[in-house]
Amino acid sequence: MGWSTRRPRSSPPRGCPLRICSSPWPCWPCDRRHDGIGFAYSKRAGGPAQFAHAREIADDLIGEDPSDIDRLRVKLLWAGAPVGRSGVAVQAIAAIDVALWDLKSKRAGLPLAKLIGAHRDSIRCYNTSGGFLNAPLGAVLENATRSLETGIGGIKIKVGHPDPHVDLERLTAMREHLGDDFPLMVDANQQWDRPTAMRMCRTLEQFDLVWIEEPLDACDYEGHAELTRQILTPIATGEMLTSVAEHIGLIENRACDFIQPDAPRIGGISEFLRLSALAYTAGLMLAPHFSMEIHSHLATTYPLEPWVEHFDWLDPLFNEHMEIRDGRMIVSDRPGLGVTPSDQLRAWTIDAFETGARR
Ligand code: SMN
Ligand code: MG
Repeated sequence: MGWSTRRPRSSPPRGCPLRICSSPWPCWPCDRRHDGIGFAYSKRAGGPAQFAHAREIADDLIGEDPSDIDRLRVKLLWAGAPVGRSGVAVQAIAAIDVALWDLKSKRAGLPLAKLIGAHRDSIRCYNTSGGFLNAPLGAVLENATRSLETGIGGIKIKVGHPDPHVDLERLTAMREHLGDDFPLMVDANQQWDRPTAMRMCRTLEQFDLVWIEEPLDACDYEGHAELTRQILTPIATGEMLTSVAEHIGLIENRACDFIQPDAPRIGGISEFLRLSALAYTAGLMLAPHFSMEIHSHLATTYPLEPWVEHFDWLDPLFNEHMEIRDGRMIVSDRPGLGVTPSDQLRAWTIDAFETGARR
């Protein structure tokens, strides 16, 4: 989703983001053009629905001041009110919300992290993309070695195999491969029922894991809360939730130690920041899911040392790539998110629309 601003020449100058005068908009003498880039995604069905909804509501942005991000988010929410305040309805808005934050940062000449206010300029990062259950153990160990060579700070592998002995065999091999002290996480992706989850989480205590992710159904707040109370290993969950309201259920039930929101999934950066404040107030640790191009910025704004997930699936879409050093992901110091669309993104584009008149 791209958004550009160019004030019509007929408008009287109201100042300039370069602080030459007081306007919040680039005035006609500057005639500076800024483009904001944003995105939402679905790893399964849902992408075309997000696109269709965004196309349907985008005209509500025409003539608006792009600085008023949360007012515009609410306006777009009302435009689609009958289809709800979660899932596709908010994910379509997320792409626009992210683009508006990218734009605002660029107009201020700041990286997004700095526009919001950062506690750090790098974040602990771990890799997920090499540890899938459908990959043979040898390949998973090789992937981990390659991640270590990039300077990654943690490794996450999938568990939840139908045969729990397979999980234990793979985890034992990975813990041996990494050594006792290297950060290791596991992700069950909601595969266990409550008795299995309790038994497996107790068995996994021996591996000194950073967290056990999604041991239960994403919406089983009570089950996650019981594990959080009973198990020493921190419990992490949240990626599958599609609104701030659903995450509040996690927080109110004290259903995790690490909360894992996904900005494109819950409605964008505005919603993520709202949730982040609630999570911090509740004393939770933060480990945002996926979308490292956005979450590398947002994680820097969290007061408690967070984790960010290195997942290279979106890498081909952008000309810039995340820098990892000494176990940490370096936050881009380029204005905005710090990414530009690649030729590959354009080649993979299957539909597009423009709204409003480009001036
Ligand atoms: C995950 C889920 C689906 C595809 C890729 C990765 C995983 C994660 O839950 O934590 O990233
Ligand atoms: Mg996960």
